[in-house]
Amino acid sequence: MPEISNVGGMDAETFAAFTSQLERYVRERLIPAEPQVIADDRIPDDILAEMREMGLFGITMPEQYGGAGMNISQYVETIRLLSYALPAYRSITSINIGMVCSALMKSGTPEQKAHWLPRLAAGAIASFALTEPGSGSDAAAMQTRAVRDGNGYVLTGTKRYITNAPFAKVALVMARTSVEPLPKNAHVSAFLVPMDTPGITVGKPDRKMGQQGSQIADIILEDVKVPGDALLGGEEGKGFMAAMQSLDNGRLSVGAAAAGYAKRALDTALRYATERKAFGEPIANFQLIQAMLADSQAEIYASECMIADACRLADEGKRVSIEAASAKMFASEMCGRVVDRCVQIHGGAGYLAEYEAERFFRDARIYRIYEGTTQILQLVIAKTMLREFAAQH
Ligand code: COS
Repeated sequence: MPEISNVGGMDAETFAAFTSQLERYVRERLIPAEPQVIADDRIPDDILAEMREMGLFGITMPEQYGGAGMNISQYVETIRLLSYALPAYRSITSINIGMVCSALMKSGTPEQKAHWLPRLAAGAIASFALTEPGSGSDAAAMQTRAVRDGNGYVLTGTKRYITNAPFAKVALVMARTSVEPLPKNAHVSAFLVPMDTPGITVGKPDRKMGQQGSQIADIILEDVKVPGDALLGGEEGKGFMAAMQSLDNGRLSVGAAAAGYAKRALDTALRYATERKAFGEPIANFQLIQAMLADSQAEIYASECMIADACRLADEGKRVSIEAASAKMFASEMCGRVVDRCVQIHGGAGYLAEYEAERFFRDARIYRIYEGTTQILQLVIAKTMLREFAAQH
């Protein structure tokens, strides 16, 4: 495992104590509860209460706001360890500690930070509302409107596939403050909207291929009146930048989720290979099985190193769009290969719902899609490369 930077974060000893507590909690509590979470398609309230108690919703919020003050390296490492268990456990916390905390810390006014960060740290669940029925990868083409109304705004539109929408207390909603598209996507602004504001309805949770226990749904906004101080940073036109900065952060988190889950799949495959016998001996003795195990191990290690390096740069205050996109792209594609090998090593059993390999395979598929598809990440990486090349020649 690469070393985790503690620059600007928790002291290394406290972090080490936290991670060993978390690893134990994952092993002894979260993994045994997985069948129940899958059956109910939600995390039971007692586990949510424990996760709040452990401070898992507030790890990135500064201590003055009731959080644990982790830096990006430590928060992303926490996500990696948590993601050894069912992805739903990461989903429920990650929007708070990744996307919304990052947007508030980078762009929020002092009053917005003072109001929202303690609530998020205490476990009020947040959503990040960017995607719409007609705009996913093409995020800036959103149709949701925010029209000035006295001192405030009226929001109208539909946000789609919004993680945690059925449980959320607050959503960071990106909306157009100008009908016409503006340079650098300055027609987009971001709003902190309490989910009990009149005019908001949440659709029925969508049925998905995997990731049971994590719920996504539409957020429908019909003439939703918000005060002027709901505008993130108090300034129009900064919403796209805030969303993209949060996505850099979120992409590190998805990369870590993919790396953590790949490790779970590999450990499961390793155990199965030593137990299952064919031709009179454990299949782990066969070199073609060993090749699949070894490739998986090497690729997981590579993704852990990429993620740790990108996090270290982010903690030094650098813009990490390329590194975050690269780490997320590599880790999610790698996780897809590892869960596929896990099924292959299980043979026929890998196709059965009775074994975990089948579920790993379904759960992992979304990592290559959300918070930037592999194809969008290729564009993000190439665009910056080409721009830097042009500037040098
Ligand atoms: N950090 C800071 N500022 C950023 C930024 C970042 N990571 N990304 C963009 N900006 C700001 C900059 O000001 C940028 O202008 P410069 O590049 O000249 O500095 C401006 O925003 C416009 O950015 P860009 O030119 O990249 O906008 P595009 O419309 O070309 O963006 C992509 C296109 C496809 C890259 C973007 O829409 C995207 O990432 N889409 C995927 C969205 C996504 O991940 N959705 C999943 C939702 S969460 S489940």
